[in-house]
Amino acid sequence: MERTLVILKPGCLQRGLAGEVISRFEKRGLKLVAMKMVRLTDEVLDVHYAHLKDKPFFQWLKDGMMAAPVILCCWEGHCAVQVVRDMAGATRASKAVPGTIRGDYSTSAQENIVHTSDSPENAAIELERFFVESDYCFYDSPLDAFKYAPDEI
Ligand code: IDP
Ligand code: MG
Repeated sequence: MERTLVILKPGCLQRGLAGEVISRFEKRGLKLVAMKMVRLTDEVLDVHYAHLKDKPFFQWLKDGMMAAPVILCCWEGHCAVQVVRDMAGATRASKAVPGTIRGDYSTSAQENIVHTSDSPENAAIELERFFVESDYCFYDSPLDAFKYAPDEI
């Protein structure tokens, strides 16, 4: 099954929204297989947001991501990357549809609550960036048969 990275950004933690956001992924049927709270560094953010390094907001973005701890989560499930991405909503939260995480909790382009991987390929790269093998917990999900068709497990 597919795995994806979610980062609950500093604003999510500071505003007391972490439980709410985690709960949404749980209720959708995604399985939490790794989780840790860390402070991100300038070095790792240079790599994580390398595609934005020439943007005028790059330093603000990095400062925002270092302003408080973040919670790193790995969620597993059928089509997890796209499902989680769609649940997050548009990057520019003022344009995000109500019902999405960003559309419900933010109007900011920068302080938009969550990071989500944008493709299975990038999910694999990003998970390797933040987690080591021993961070993962493997456990049975007895409800899988009630959540998925046989070819989706
Ligand atoms: P994504 O988080 O939806 O994948 P990206 O384009 O990868 O969007 O941008 C990464 C992060 O950079 C965004 O989540 C947001 O925090 C920030 N960002 C993107 N575009 C802007 C902008 O125009 N102004 C301010 N911050 C931005
Ligand atoms: Mg992105």
